[in-house]
Amino acid sequence: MSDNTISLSRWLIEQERTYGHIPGSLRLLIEQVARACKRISRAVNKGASTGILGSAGSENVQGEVQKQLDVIANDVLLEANEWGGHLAAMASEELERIHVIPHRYPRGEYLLMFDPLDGSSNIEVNVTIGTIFSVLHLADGVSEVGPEHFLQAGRQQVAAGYCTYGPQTSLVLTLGHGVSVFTLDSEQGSFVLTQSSLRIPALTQEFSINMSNMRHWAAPVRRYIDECLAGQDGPRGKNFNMRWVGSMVADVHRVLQRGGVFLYPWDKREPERAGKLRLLYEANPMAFLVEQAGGMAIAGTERILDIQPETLHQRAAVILGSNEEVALLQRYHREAS
Ligand code: P6P
Repeated sequence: MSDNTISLSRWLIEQERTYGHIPGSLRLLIEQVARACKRISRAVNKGASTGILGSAGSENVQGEVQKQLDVIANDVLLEANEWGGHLAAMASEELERIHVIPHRYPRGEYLLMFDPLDGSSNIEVNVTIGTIFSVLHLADGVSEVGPEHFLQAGRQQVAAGYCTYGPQTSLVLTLGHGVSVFTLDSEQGSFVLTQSSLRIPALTQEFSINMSNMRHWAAPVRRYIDECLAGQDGPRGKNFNMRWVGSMVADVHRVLQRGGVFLYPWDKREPERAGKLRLLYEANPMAFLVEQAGGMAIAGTERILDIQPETLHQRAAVILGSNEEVALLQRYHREAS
């Protein structure tokens, strides 16, 4: 590491000491999550060479087949975060119930939620996957933590981020004061600051959606995508490109880096379900990051971060990215309703 690089640890200490942006316990939390992500990255990178690809032979609470790496990533995050004294409890996509910090460890003031390995259906084909996490403050005076304490609107988050396991292992983080990107220097084994104050371009010509679901979409989404497909001869007067990795971390990272609009909207395949993605540990952390980078994140007519959660694993429609595009989609949804 050259002497002009700033490690994650040094950056966090500066956020605590210089700017007062975070207390020491939150700094410790972020450091522990980052340490866990480094371990997950090593496991993912080894992949088939250690025989840990493929199914774990079990299903998660979502009814999805668990990959061995899903289970490994989940265990790594639980173990890394339960002894530090910064957390009261954790919630994971891979666990039906919350994981309360055992009485043998001190309990802290934060709640941590995570999707330990998002996009894991892409593991066998070597496509970028990642860990998504969100941090809430436990309400004062709570002695027995329950799932109800996690049911806070996304605007209450104190920190959020994700780690990509792809060509680079990058940690993208917000503490509520902008978005910073740290890249793993694998020789040093440290995350180093590579981008500060990330901003999403307000304008874009790139949309990201699973087109195979087109016949199931609601009218506002169909209208927006049809106009993008009409190109420069259509109402938008410009041509659009389409990208869909099928791994939320990869698609959202691209949107954060070069603009675009990512959509996983409600569709009529399961009309009683708000969307495919989970509110607490996918939609909310990504919405927090996108807003902190100057973008927008909606479920249709409403802001994702204003949604009041009712259950731990509830789902949400997700439309996020460059302001001009998301604002247009919100207008189409409001006109339709
Ligand atoms: P589809 C991965 O399984 C995931 O939860 C997100 O990472 C991704 O954006 C989405 O599902 C992909 O869903 O229906 O296109 O396979």
